[in-house]
Amino acid sequence: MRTQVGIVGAGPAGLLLSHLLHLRGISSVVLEARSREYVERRVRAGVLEQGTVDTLVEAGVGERMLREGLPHHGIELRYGGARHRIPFEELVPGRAITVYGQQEVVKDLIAARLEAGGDIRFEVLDVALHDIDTDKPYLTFQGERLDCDVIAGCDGFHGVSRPSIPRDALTVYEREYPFAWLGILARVRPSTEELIYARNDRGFALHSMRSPTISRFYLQVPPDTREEDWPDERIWAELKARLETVPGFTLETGEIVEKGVTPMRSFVAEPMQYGRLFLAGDAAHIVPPTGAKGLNLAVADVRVLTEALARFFADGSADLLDRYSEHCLKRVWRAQHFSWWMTTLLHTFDSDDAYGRRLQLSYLDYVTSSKAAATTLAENYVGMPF
Ligand code: RFL
Ligand code: PHB
Repeated sequence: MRTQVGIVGAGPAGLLLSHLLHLRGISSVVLEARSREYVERRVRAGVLEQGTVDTLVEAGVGERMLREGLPHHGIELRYGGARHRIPFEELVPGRAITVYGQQEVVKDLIAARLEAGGDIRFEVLDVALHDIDTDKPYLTFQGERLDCDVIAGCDGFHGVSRPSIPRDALTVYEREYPFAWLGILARVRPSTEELIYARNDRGFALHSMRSPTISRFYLQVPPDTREEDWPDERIWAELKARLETVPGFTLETGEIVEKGVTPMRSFVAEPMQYGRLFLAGDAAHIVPPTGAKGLNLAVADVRVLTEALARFFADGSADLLDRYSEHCLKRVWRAQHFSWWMTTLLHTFDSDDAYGRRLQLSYLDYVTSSKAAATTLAENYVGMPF
């Protein structure tokens, strides 16, 4: 078998890359370890930046998102017994976010690829990369061989692509946090119109949503937390304790349909290229979800990679490919800082650290009272222009 671009991983990065390449007349094959049902059900991100929305619409896969997604023009920061709105329409006119589940994006992309005759292989468990430092790289899986011009490693943080690069060819930058997030999906009308990021001495809480009837929540929890430690009653009691802190706000409760614990990590591997292997999305970098940047960064990488590959296949020129990593890393590091900053601002760290707590509250007061500081948050949150 032969294709121009062999893509490992059918997450948002791999699927969008395959679709964008198809629109440029470039062939690809996507190899995915999990089943189609599994990747379409995996509940993860929910916030799409303006540029992500624009990218999906321009690529012709935004129809359902425009119909069912929820445009938001602000977020709320809740702390110290008060609510504070960050108004995007005033601070970053014309830019907003759209709340639309990552698995919906994945479903839309899979449908578009299959409709166009695209080749996605699911449940391929033994993908291996070969000769990536030559101009004839290839992939093997289940006794088959796929020859390619280029390989795109879109297989997430735990994939095989990044470990295929010799250790001494990568520099890794990393930070771990002393907590995790417990994510909850519940069949209940959201108790808020906009997302609420709540700082509380009991720990951070986030109230998000998926639709007018489905709410999404996150609770800061210790890193070793097991889902069994959190029966539904405990979850609702804790969400109430952390969110019902302002006058007139009551949290509606309902059936919990999903829970999961997510570790919090910041991670960047540089460069995002080795020979003919290009890493995109979580395969190259991870952010803590507080800034809602992971999926959006994956989309940004893939946009850059598509342009570079289109040039390469048009006239053999590798100049854009050679600059791919440098180009992406500028945005990656901005998002790294923003995600670390939002995380540091809103989570409870060492309860003995009274000084650190006062610093957090001081910065929150600054962000919610100074237009300059609020604009910094808003422009990063809705996403810097491409
Ligand atoms: P993915 O989505 O992890 O997809 C990688 C795919 O590769 C497959 N794979 C393999 N396939 C073949 N062979 C192998 N050896 C393979 N190993 C792995 C996997 O099965 C998978 O299908 O990476 P991608 O495409 O780079 O996309 C990245 C995003 O998924 C991720 O950044 C976001 O979900 C992060 N994230 C958020 N991002 C946002 O922009 N906004 C948010 O609001 C947001 N919230 C979140 C999040 C991530 C979360 N979790 C669970 C990590 C909230 C949470 C709770
Ligand atoms: C989500 O809705 O899943 C979500 C929203 C905002 C975040 C992270 C996750 O910062």
